[in-house]
Amino acid sequence: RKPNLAVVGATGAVGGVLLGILSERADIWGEVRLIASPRSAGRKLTVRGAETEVLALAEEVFDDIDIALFDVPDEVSARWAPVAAAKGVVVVDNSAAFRTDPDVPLVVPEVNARAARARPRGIIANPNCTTLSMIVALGALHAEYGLSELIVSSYQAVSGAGKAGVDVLRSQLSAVSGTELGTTPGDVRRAVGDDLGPFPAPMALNVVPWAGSLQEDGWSSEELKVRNESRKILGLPDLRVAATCVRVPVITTHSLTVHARFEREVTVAGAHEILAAAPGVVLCDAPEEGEYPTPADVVGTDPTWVGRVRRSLDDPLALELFVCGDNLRKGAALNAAQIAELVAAELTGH
Ligand code: 11C
Repeated sequence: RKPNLAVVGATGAVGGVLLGILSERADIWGEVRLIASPRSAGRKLTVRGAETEVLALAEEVFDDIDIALFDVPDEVSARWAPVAAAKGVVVVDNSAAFRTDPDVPLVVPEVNARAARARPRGIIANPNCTTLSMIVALGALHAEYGLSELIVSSYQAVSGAGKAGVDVLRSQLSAVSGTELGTTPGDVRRAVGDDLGPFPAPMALNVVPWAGSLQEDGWSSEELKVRNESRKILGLPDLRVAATCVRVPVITTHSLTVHARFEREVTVAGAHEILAAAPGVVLCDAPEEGEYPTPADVVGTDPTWVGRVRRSLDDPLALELFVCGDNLRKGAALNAAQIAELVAAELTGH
């Protein structure tokens, strides 16, 4: 029989994209059951062309389910993923609750698909969208050259902070549109008012060097996630990683500049060849013709887009890259759906 799938957190920003992805990809599922908080229960959402009622999260909604995709806050996953797993459901969890648990694999199918098979807790973790927006390209380069160090800066879209992030940017953009704002200290801040949504500073006409929560020694949680998750996915526990995470006024699609240092000498031609052949990667690198990826062109697409590939002028072992990926698709919903498909193939012996 076809496996049954549950989507927990069906009404959120990632949930909405996931329902679209399930409707577009090969339909390998028996039932697709939609689950959310009691507040959203009873709503009807369309998946695979059928109106489907959203059920309230409870133990019994996992009856007869084979695989559950969770996209809910960390504390909700921490409580409910083990409940589903105890009923024999394989959970694919998009929160940070289990990503660093040594008994939970952290999976990107193009990079470490085999890791999904060893899941002693019945849970597989889906990485953070910033890590996911670069790791497919880096995994391909690592396989050839052996990665030794990463220095990255992110340019993160507001939808990484959910619907509230998108709403606040849109309303701030209307407040500044058609004005002369952005010319004196604090003028944008005064115009957008006190409601900054999930951000610590105005997002319109601005760049904010912060994502996530404050951790030790001035690092943000997002920067530590990029470090810990890259190490785990690539199987390089001692990889040197320095990340600076920055929020920019883009609705959807995270970008990163990457300085990647390898064990072996690199060439641009060699890197182009690897990236052009890598599954899930599109090489878009012809600056003489103005061709490089930008979020405005990448949004809504599945691959990781790579451009501006250069060999470091001072280091023959290092490459500089610019990478873009849709943070709601490959950065969240698509990668989770791909993991679920891997598990479904395993469960049905295909
Ligand atoms: C952001 N990457 O852009 C974050 C959101 O650990 O899955 C995702 C947080 C996470 O704000």
